[in-house]
Amino acid sequence: MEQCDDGNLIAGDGCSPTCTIEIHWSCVLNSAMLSVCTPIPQINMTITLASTIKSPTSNSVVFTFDISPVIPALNSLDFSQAITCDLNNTASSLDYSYNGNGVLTLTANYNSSLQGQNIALQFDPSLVSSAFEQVLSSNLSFTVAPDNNLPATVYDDGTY
Ligand SMILES: [Ca+2]
Repeated sequence: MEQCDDGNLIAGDGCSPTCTIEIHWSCVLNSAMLSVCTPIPQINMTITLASTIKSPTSNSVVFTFDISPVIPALNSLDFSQAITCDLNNTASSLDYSYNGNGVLTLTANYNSSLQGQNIALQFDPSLVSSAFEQVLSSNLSFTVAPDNNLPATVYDDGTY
């Protein structure tokens, strides 16, 4: 069954020569039963590291990220699904918290040193994409270096 029919065999106009809807397009039928296709707006979302704070009393570090633009759909996003981050290899737990206004915090409790690690993070918010907008993924790389001059190394119980 054809997904669309715009009466031509031209690609790149939303309806392919084989009558399938092209990626990032949506199509509706007009009164003449021809498909009218329009491009789906794409949102480039960026994530940047705002701060890195080492807890003075536990083996944990809090990363704060800024995400823009702010879209309401992020409030219901499961960031633990939307973000892949190689901290998973050394962190015993990763907890994401989004404030609803563009600020994401990641609390990493770790059991081996994070200090100086290069972190590659991929943010794939495709879970919030809809038929009306496509949210593109973004990448971020950074080196773990707490802003409060406490190294993100492991302290034993006796330290606290
Ligand atoms: Ca076409």
